[in-house]
Amino acid sequence: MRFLAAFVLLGTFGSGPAAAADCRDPANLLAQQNCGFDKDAKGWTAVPGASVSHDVADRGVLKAAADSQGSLTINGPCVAAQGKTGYHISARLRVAAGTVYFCSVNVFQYSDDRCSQGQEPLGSAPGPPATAWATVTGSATTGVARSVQVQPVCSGQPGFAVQFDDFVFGKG
Ligand SMILES: [Ca+2]
Repeated sequence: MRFLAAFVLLGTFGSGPAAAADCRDPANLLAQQNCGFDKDAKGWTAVPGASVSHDVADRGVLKAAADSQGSLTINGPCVAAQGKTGYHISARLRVAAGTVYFCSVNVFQYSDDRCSQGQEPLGSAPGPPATAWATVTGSATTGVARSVQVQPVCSGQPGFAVQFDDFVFGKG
């Protein structure tokens, strides 16, 4: 275990300052799209019934509350993407309140450049969230895509809330 811990630390510092908890790498297509929620929740909205807000916890996170059915869907920013290209997706999340069964950071691809036409699922970073921060990851290769939208979703018992931070979507 000691070896493993050292390896994880090396990986963290080898990728730049605070890389494991910092989404500002220019290779992250969400780096300029409020990926880290430093000041507000701008660019990230909840579907009707659910809600999102800025939470000053941990130097800024996105807090999201479920609708009355125990569902949560968040629409993230639309960013340009290339067709037939491999991408990775990751985010950190934790349970802030209540019982959450499952979360998934889904990504949809679109045939136009405004995330409005030809929607198709691209990939997801799924995981059952816990009260401690954990990172979910996933990867996918685009088809005929010119733009993508990140759409985090969760399900659980009505009244739950989750926190998200450090969304990453980039090539490779
Ligand atoms: Ca943050």
